Amino acid sequence: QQWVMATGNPGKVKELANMLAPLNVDIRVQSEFGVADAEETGLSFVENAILKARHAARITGLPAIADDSGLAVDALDGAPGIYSARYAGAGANDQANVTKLLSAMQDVPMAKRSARFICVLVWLRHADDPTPIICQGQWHGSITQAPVGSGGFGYDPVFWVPQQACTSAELAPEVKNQLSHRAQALKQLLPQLEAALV
Ligand code: ITT
Repeated sequence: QQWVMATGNPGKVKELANMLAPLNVDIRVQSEFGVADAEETGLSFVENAILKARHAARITGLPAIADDSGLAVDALDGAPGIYSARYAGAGANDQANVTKLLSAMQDVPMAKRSARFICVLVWLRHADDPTPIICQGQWHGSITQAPVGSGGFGYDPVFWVPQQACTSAELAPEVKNQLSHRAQALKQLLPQLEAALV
């Protein structure tokens, strides 16, 4: 069995590869097949995850798994949301996005800085699969005043995890992979993938 992982984000590749290892499937990243990033024209995490999985499945002919995720900040009415990767503009890097977020939150007091990470995972058997498997996970926390920690990726240095009293960039990878929005989605997805494999 070979599957394609429909992402161009190395942070996701690392976390997903770790979490999918128990399946014993040969999961290859889309770049190995020369698949470029799909255009994310959807209006929801679900639509964008399907677009990405379908694009990679179409080109490779393999079952595909995709992750569409982002950060929803209550004080910003859910922004950056599905636009998290492009918050500071098309092709923006993690640091630019974090800087923009902190400046948008400059005047927001501690008590009003709640936020959540959202992750939608989609698996489809082939590009025209009419019954893709779709799972969603959320992770509640809040936005710090400044970046702390060097682990993870993206918005991790500014995402405060109350149960652990640190940012998600300070968590050991195996702890983040137990708690995160991606982990929550994956916990639902894994048994369904196991069933799809037989
Ligand atoms: P692909 O579409 O190629 O998978 P992407 O980075 O463009 O990669 P998204 O469109 O799903 O992915 O955007 C996700 C955004 O949310 C991006 O800015 C990430 O840095 C951020 N993000 C998602 N999961 C995260 C996590 O676990 N920790 C920190 N930031 C995360």
